[in-house]
Amino acid sequence: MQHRHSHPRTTLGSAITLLALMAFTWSGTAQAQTFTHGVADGFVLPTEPVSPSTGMLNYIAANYTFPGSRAFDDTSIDRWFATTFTNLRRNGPICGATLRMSVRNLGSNDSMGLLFMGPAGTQVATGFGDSLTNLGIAFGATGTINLNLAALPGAVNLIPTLNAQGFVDVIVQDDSAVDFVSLTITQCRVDVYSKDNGSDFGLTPTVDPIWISPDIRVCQTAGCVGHQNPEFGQTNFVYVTLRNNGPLVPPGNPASGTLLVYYTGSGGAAVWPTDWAPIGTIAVSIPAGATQEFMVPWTGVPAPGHYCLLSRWVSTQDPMTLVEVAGSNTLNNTRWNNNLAWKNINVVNLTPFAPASEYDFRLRNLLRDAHGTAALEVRIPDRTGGPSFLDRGQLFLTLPEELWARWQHQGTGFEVVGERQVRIVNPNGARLEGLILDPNGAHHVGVRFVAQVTDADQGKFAVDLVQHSASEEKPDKVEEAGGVRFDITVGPQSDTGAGTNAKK
Ligand SMILES: [Ca+2]
Ligand SMILES: [Ca+2]
Ligand SMILES: [Ca+2]
Repeated sequence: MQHRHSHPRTTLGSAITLLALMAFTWSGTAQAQTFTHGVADGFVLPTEPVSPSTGMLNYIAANYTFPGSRAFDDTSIDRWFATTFTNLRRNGPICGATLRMSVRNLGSNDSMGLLFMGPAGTQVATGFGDSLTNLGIAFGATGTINLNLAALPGAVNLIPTLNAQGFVDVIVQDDSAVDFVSLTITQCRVDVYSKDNGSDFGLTPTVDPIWISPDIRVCQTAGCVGHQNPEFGQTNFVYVTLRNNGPLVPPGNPASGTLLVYYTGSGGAAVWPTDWAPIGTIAVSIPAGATQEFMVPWTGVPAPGHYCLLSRWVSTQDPMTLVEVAGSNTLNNTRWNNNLAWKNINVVNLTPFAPASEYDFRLRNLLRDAHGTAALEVRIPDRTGGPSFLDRGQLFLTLPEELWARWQHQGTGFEVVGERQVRIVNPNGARLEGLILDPNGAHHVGVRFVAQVTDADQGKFAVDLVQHSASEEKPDKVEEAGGVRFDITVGPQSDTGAGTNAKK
């Protein structure tokens, strides 16, 4: 049996070559690293060993008559072949991958697959499979299959899954022989990100809260300072900051891609892509290392009201590191992708002429087929000893009929003041527990801020409303699922800067 790295000088030589390659490629040319299992020797014996994962061995044992994998160059019948390429993200995110495999097709119905097998022998993500014949190797023939994992037959792109999983299994069934398999991984050349919150510098997962991105803001007039509520009946302007200096790739290359911006109703959790409506899309180029703000006009604010915004940077140079599957939880996607940012901030101005302001908060069940139990939290963020808004004014929450009828008034920090209505009484926050959400349901809670305002009495406050509930990703765990920050100014008139008129 032959081992590629049996000789110390060979190993050292490979390491030096690799270092030279890395140093060269970060300067801007395409970089790639090739991993080869088996030896390209035209099926010459002795055989070479395969490296199947425990998961692949468990999978074969559970699904085929004969457990284990054949070795490279083994031309006997009735054995599956499996080998696993691991630790593929060792040099950072993956932007390209190609596979070369030399096979001898010795079974009329034989096929190959690229799988993502968990340790127990069940698939953790969708892979790819096709017959050897379809891939150009006729029954009885020997040949080399070349596959681009970004553009497999059937328009399958496995690059996001490679990034998410960091490994791939190669399988061939069940009478065919394999000479060698080579996997060439091309690293990404740029990492662009937007901040989820002030402590986000591009690494994932980011910490709560995820939904107050400082890198998204809205202007009613182009070029405004700060963040304003969108105004119905006119064009608004969404500004998104993209940072071409993320931590996944050494900065040094210009980036190009697409910036996409979406809105949904004001509230807590949101389901991708169902809840999100497009605002606009622009093509973007960002110089190496640059941080730049880009503007997307919002021409169709659908109705007066308040909205949450989502920005997505989409680029083949810098793919998503978590696949955004249909029905997934926006908070989870945003936490694990530095290409995504989420902004739920409402500006509230309470004045002598408008001492009350009302909002809608959507409690969204992230479970498609089951009731969910949610908590609605009133949180006082960033409090450094100053008064809470709840020392200064009042906050009322009004539940919709269907939630009120099923609610047992569990929780802390509130009192029931009327049919379907509670008032928050604890200045440090409150929590309504045991809210039963319909399967796939969206329930609209009324939010009302009230303050007595005199000319002499001004102040700035923040109040967060946060939904806690289970998700399809974690159906047995109640955790933060989304929220809205209310930036409240109590004063005789609209504040300058981030302020906007309280027209509600
Ligand atoms: Ca071989
Ligand atoms: Ca990125
Ligand atoms: Ca993010």
